[in-house]
Amino acid sequence: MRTRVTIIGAGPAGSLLAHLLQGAGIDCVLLERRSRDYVLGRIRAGVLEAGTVGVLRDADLAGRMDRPREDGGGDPHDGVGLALDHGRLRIDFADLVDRRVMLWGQTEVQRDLYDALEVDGTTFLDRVDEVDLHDLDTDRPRVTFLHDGTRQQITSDWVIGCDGSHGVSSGHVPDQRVFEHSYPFGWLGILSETPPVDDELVYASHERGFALCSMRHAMLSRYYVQCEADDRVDDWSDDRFWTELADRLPDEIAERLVTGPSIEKSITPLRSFVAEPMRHGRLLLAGDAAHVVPPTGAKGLNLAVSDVVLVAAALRAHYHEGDDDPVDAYSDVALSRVWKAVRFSWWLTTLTHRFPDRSPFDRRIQAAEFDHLASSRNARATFADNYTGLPIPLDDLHAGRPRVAA
Ligand code: RFL
Ligand code: PHB
Repeated sequence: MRTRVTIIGAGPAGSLLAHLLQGAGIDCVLLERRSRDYVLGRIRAGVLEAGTVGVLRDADLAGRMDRPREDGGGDPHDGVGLALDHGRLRIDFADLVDRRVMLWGQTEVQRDLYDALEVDGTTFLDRVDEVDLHDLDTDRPRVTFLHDGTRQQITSDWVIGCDGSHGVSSGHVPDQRVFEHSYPFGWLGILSETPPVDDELVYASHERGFALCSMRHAMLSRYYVQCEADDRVDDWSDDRFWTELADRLPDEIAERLVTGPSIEKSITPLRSFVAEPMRHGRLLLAGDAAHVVPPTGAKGLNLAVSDVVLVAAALRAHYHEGDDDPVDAYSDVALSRVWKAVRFSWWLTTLTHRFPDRSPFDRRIQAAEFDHLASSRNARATFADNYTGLPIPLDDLHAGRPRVAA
């Protein structure tokens, strides 16, 4: 097979990139290890930044999301709540930065993307195995893989590694520098067909640990509690989960909690990870293949989107204008945005979680941060600026460099 761009991994990063490239008249082939149904069944992120919403609209992917909420559409949120023990505050995004976020699950984004790929007529091979990358230092890189029991090869101009944190692409960047930070806890998440406890998300920091109230729609709630890093799902009965959640929420919220059977329950370890650079020769990395953040800032999916918007713009410049400066700038420009999301996710995790080796000093620092947010409009505006999403630095890409050297 021969194409211009081979994309490895058809999660949100890979499938959005394929759609953007097809829209720009750049042929690509998409390879995915899992089955389509498996990818569509994964329950993951729920919050879309303002910029991500704009990208989906511009790419004609927002039809279902923009339906009224009562008809199953996304739910625009003007703010979020924070709680520390029994104190509460609200960050009013609309007032502070005139932006909002959209509650629209990654599962829905993925479904719209797979439908669009079908309409685009993209060559999309799922259930591929033994994917390997070759000749990345040349301008004819190759990807080999097994599909339906047959060994195949694609030659292309570019290979884009969108294969997530357990993929193979990242390992093909020699002299890679890895920056890693792990947290001594995980998140236990459940989905339940119950009305959400509040109209907005609530991030709660409590002596017993962190809790988050989120939602998908009027009769589908998503809740998380901080758990031990080595806990197993079987350790957590539904009863234990609801009791723990209620204990960590301010009383006036806990009183409104409607409980019910969980329809999904999973544990996610928390870590921060960045692999630099995001390019080697004709290989570019995007999304979780290059960086992972703890879910606290709701940034993982949004970073995948901003990376591939940059990749698509760089490849458009390469093919349509014969300009390679944007491709050369890609890694530094993408990393300049990635690190700000890594910082915000780390900061919000540190502010809201219970650390096992935490001293009374650390708890006072958390209280002081919280108090600063409660009393300073500037502090809340900084929160809102980061949470609703920093701009996607397309201008920097075209200028050929990040605003601040990475
Ligand atoms: P993905 O979604 O992991 O997609 C990568 C795809 O590549 C495939 N793949 C391969 N394909 C071919 N050959 C190989 N050798 C391959 N190896 C892997 C995989 O099957 C997969 O389909 O990465 P992408 O596209 O970069 O998108 C990133 C987002 O999915 C991710 O950042 C977020 O979902 C992170 N995340 C969350 N983010 C949030 O903002 N809020 C959340 O609540 C939240 N919860 C989560 C999460 C990630 C989780 N993971 C990765 C286990 C919960 C979980 C459980
Ligand atoms: C979710 O709804 O799954 C969700 C929301 C906000 C987060 C993480 C996950 O920070």
